[in-house]
Amino acid sequence: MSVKNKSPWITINGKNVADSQLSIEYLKKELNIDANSHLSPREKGIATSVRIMMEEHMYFVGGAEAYVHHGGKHIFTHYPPGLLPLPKFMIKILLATLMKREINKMFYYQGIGRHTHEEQQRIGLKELQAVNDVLGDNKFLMGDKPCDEDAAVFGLLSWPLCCNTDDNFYNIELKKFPKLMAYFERIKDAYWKDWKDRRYPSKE
Ligand SMILES: N[C@@H](CCC(=O)N[C@@H](CS)C(=O)NCC(=O)O)C(=O)O
Repeated sequence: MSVKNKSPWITINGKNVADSQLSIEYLKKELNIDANSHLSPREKGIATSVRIMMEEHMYFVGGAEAYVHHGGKHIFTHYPPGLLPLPKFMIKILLATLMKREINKMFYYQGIGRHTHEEQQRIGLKELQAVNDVLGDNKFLMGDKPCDEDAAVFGLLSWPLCCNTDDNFYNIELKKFPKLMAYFERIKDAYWKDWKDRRYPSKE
């Protein structure tokens, strides 16, 4: 875990940078690259808004679905054994007791936990619809060329699609958005050549 007790982080030339967005910004500055230089201020604003909706809202809606409504069962099917430094039976006990209490508390204070399950799903679906509509017929979020925010949106789509069980609401619903699915596959094929080797469980 990073110094912020979160994942991900990067270590570059001995320096640790926590948080995906702060890492991107650090790399851009250090390497003097800008994948967003082709965007207008308005496009940058839209891309940032979509990213923050996904990172700071969809993240919690999806998290509530997986951890509250599915009891965190994806941990046992989609996380490599050994990722969590405890035996399976202990994780199961924790998920049903201490962790459950902490998880519920987190969602309650964040706000999403105060809605009914049906309301949460309605909110989540609207967010997927919004990304889908911003994408439209574009290859990438803001047009033919990828921008920073495509990396974040890809990450946030990969979680329900590849790290959750097949009966997860967002895993099922995302597959009803053909443009979003094609976008996900496009980024995967272009930037994650070793996807199959790195994925757990290893499948397409
Ligand atoms: N917006 C942050 C999100 C980081 C985040 O929430 N990571 C999760 C894993 S996906 C985590 O480390 N959770 C552990 C915790 O909250 O204690 C980023 O993109 O870096």
